[in-house]
Parts: sequence; structure tokens; C-alpha cells
Amino acid sequence: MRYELYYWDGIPGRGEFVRLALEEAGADYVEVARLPVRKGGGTKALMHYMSDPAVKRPPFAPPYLKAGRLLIGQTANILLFLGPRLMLVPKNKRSRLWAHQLQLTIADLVAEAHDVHHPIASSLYYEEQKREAKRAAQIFREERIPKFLDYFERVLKTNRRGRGHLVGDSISYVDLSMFQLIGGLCYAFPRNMARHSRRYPRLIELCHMVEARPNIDAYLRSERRLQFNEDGIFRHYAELDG
Ligand SMILES: N[C@@H](CCC(=O)N[C@@H](CS)C(=O)NCC(=O)O)C(=O)O
Repeated sequence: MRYELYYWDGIPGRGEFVRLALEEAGADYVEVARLPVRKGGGTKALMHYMSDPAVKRPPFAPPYLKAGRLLIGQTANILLFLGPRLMLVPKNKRSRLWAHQLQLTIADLVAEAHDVHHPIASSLYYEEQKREAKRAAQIFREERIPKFLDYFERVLKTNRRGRGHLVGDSISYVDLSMFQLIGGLCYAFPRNMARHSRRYPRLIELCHMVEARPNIDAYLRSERRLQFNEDGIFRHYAELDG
């Protein structure tokens, strides 16, 4: 099956959590918004399933995935669907629920990371909410990052059977998403993350494990991989790094 991934062009964003799963599995997929318009791509194609009133069960926002006739929105929901198909989650129901629970927790932190630079409204520019962003960033750095990362570090520690993995005893989509999450936080808050890196040895080890996987390594070197930038979710503004 050829999957169609719909996400904004130019930013890794939430689309990256889905891309990493597709890339690790070597799945056949196209990024619709990155295709030329003459090949049915571009922003208009991206908007189609969200805005056409004839579409049943439309997604609210990208990313969304088209798999045959299925149209699936919400990052964690897409991964819930793809996990078993790409063999990126254990077979049993308990583990699948656990993986989904962790993915939703990752999504919470991703949303908070976004709200640091847009604490008042997504529709305003960062420059219009810089003062509030500075306040939000201090609390995010001092309270929220440690609370979430302590939790994920603990999950790694207690998963004794699968040393180095968040779920089960082999790579899952949650490991891949954690790699992206930690990478994003290190990009946005380099000083803060470097200062506390010794607190999260298992999470850092997990990131090295993920980036060394052959398919991920090839993907990271390819032009399909988009770099973090200041239009995305994880943005580096030195004044927010403390
Ligand atoms: N909870 C959704 C959030 C989706 C989302 O916020 N997408 C962003 C791009 S990363 C967007 O385009 N939002 C438009 C909006 O919220 O108006 C998910 O995890 O997929």
C-alpha cells in the first residue's frame, strides 16, 4: 500500500512523528504537500480533505494520513493505526494501549512546547507575545520539562525486559517519537538541556539507539528530512533558553 501523508511543507512539526515510523519501516509513502502542483500536490491538495464539505469524517488539522479509503487524523491516532501494520508496536492489547498512552503524553508535551512561543494565540506572531513567552518559557524549562522527562526516564528504567526501549523489548513508534521530542527540546533549549543531560541517561541512550538504526540513519541524511526551524513547533529563541 502507498500511504499518503498530508502535512505542511517546510517544517518537521507533528508530521515528523509519522514520517519516522514510515521511514523506519521502509514503507511506501508520498508527502502530498511536497509534490509539485501538476502532480496533485501543494497546499491546495493539503487543504482539500479539511475544507471540502463533501468529505465525510474530515481531519481538523494536519498531519493526517490516507491509507486506501481510510482518512485518519491526529498524530497519536495515526500511529495507533500504523503501529501494528508497520510492526512498530508489540502484538498484545495491553502493550498497544500503553504505547498509545505514552504517545498521548508525548503529544501533551509537544503542545506545551509550542505554547511556550505562542502563549497567547497561535494566530499572533511570536514578536507580538514575546513578553508572555519569556514567562511561559521559564516555567516550561524549570517545571514542565523536568516533570515530563523524569517520567519518561522512569518508564525506561522500569521496562526491565526491554532495556533501552519504552514499550516491549524492541523498537516501537514511541521510541521514534521520543527521539524527535528530545531532539526538538535540545534544538529549542540547548543550554537548558545540556545543563540537565546527566539527569536523563536512558533517554539520551535511546536517542543514540534510534539515530543508529540503518533506515533512520539514511533518512536523516536524505533531503526528505526537514531541519528544525523557527516556523515549526520547536523553535530556538535564545531569550527563551534562560
Ligand atoms: N492534536 C493534533 C494537533 C494538530 C495540529 O495542531 N496541527 C497543527 C500543525 S502541527 C495545525 O496545523 N494546526 C492548525 C490549527 O490548530 O488551527 C495532532 O496531534 O495531530
